[in-house]
Parts: sequence; C-alpha cells; structure tokens
Amino acid sequence: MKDLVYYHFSPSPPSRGALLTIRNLNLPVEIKEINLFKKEQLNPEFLKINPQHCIPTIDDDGFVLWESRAISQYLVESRAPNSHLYPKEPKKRALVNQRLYFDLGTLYPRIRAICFPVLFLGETTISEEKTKQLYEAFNWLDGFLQSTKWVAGDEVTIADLSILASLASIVNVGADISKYHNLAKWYKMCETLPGFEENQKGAKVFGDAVKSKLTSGF
Ligand SMILES: N[C@@H](CCC(=O)N[C@@H](CS)C(=O)NCC(=O)O)C(=O)O
Repeated sequence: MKDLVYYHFSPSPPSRGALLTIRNLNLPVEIKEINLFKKEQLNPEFLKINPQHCIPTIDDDGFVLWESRAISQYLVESRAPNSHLYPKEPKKRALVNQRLYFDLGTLYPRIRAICFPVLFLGETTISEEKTKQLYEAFNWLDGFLQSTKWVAGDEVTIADLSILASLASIVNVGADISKYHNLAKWYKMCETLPGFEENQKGAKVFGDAVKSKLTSGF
C-alpha cells in the first residue's frame, strides 16, 4: 500500500489541523504542497483530484477526501480505531463532534472573517465588531475548558488539534488570549503535542502575511 498523500499549504489553518492528526497518529505521509498564494489549487491536475479546489485533500491509495475534520475522523477510524483521539463511546464522541463543529461553524469562520478580507480583498483594519465576535468565541472556548483538561474531555482528541490550528493562526495575527485563563493554560499545554512546532511555523507565516497588510492591530 502506498503512503498517504496529503495536499497541503502550511499557512492554511484547516490544512494544519488535519496534519496535526497525522503527526499525532505518527503516520507515514507524502506531503505535496499546493501554494494557494500562487493559485496552484486551480492547476488542472489538482482540479482533477478535487474539483472544489480546496486543501487539505488526501489521496489514500486512490480514495480521495477533503474537509479537514472529515479527514481527521477518517484517519483515526481507519488507522487507530481505538485511539482516544476520536473516542468510540457515543457521549464522548458526541462531545468531540460538537467541539469540531464549534470550530467549523463558529470559531474558524470568525477568524476567517477577519483574515480573508485582509489577505485577499484589500482591507487594512479589523473592525470592533469582528474583534468582539472573536473574543466571544474565545470566551465560549474558555468555558468548555473550565471543567476538562482538553476541549472535549480529559484526553486529547482531534477537536483539540483542529481548534489548535485555528487558534494559533489568529494568535499569530496578534489576538490576545491571556484574559481567558483556561484557554491560555490549554494553549500552553498543547506545546507537548506532536506537530506543535510545525503548526506554529505555518501559523507564523499566516500571521505575518495578515499583519503585513494591516495598518493597525486588534
Ligand atoms: N472547511 C474546509 C475549508 C478548506 C478551505 O477553505 N481551504 C482553503 C485554504 S484555508 C482553500 O483551499 N482555499 C482555496 C480555494 O478554495 O480555492 C476544511 O476544513 O478543510
């Protein structure tokens, strides 16, 4: 069986999220970079693989899948079905899913609402309203972490990895998490996770790209 192929762009938060799952499972992988700044996702060869032209995308011996959280779920289920990274027990799994959907539907869209217009649409400031929305999401996340060590329980899961990739991106733009004590403690604890440094490197490139176009910060 061939190694898993991972189409990746390191500044991209979702792309780093599923890569963290690969690193935490310690899977052999062939990474193929798709440079979004050069619009390589629109190359005909990549469009044949993923007509929706988004990364991350995997090719697992001919099985193609995109959507970072679906990739993480698939990789744990296919490679390490008994792993705590995606627990099988229904209530534990439901909580992991809820946190993943929180990232997909709330946290990451609020980060994207700040960064996408700066990176691609010529905006140079961050509105008060968008900042308020971001910090509201931090506050909810801080609340999740009040009674558990990790975002969905006392063991690390793919929800932590997905949220880490999102959060590191906006922290590198300059967002301040220090007032959210549980969140700040969790972020520090994430330093122990495989792939943390690699994620930080990509998040820094992302943060620097956004900051280079801003005339003022948060
Ligand atoms: N919900 C998707 C989002 C994927 C996504 O939007 N990826 C962006 C980079 S952050 C992308 O590939 N953009 C290029 C394009 O859509 O053409 C996921 O989590 O994988």
